[in-house]
Amino acid sequence: MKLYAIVGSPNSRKVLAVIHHLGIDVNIEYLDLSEGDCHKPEYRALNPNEMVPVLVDGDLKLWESNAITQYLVDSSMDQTLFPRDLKQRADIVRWQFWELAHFNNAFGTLSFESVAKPNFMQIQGDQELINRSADQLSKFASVLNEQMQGRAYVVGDTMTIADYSMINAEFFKEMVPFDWSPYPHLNDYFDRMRQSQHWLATAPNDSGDIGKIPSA
Ligand SMILES: N[C@@H](CCC(=O)N[C@@H](CS)C(=O)NCC(=O)O)C(=O)O
Repeated sequence: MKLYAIVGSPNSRKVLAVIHHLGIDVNIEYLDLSEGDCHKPEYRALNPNEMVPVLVDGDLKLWESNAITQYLVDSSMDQTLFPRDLKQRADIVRWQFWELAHFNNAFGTLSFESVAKPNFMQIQGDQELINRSADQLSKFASVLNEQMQGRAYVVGDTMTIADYSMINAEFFKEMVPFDWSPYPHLNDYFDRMRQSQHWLATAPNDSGDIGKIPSA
C-alpha cells in the first residue's frame, strides 16, 4: 500500500496516526506543497480534488481521509479502532461525519484563514470567513464539550478512529483567534489526545518542515 501525504497536513496526520497505531507497513510519499505537486496531472489522476491524503492499494485509489482510516483498520486484524459491532461502527461513523461536516469544517476554515494563510502562504485571511467560522465553531465546540464530559474517548472506552479524526487540527488550536475557555472537557480531551504516542509520531519535527518533502 502507498499513502500520498503532506507533512503537517491535518487530514494526512489523521491517517498517518492510524497507520502508526496499527503498526502496518505502508509506503509514504510526501508531496511538496510549494511545487504544486497536488495539481500535477499524474496526481490529479489519483485524486481529482487535488488534495491529500490518497491511499493506493492495488487498483483501489482511495481519497477522503476518513474513508482511508476505515479501510486501513478493516484490512487489518485490529478489533478496537473500528470494531465490527454495527452499533459501535455507526457511532464512530457518525462522529467522523460530524467532525468533517461541522466541527472541523469550522475549525479548519478558521485555522486556514487566520493562521495558515498569513504564516505559511504570506497572504491575508478573509476576515468575513474568520468571523463566520469562529461563530460556527462556538456552536460545535459546545456539542463536543458536552460529549466529552466524563469520557476519555469520543466513542466507547478505548481510542477509535473517531478520535484521530476529531483532533486532526490540534496543531492550530492555540493559534486561532478563538476563546476555548468555555469548553473544559473538550480542552482536556485535546490535551490528552495530543500527547498520545501515535498522534505525536505524526507531528512535523519543525514547523519549517510543513508542506515540504522531509529530508531522508
Ligand atoms: N475531505 C478531505 C479534505 C482533504 C484536505 O483538505 N486536504 C488538504 C490538506 S489537510 C489539502 O490537500 N490541501 C492542499 C490543497 O488544497 O492544495 C479529506 O478528509 O481527505
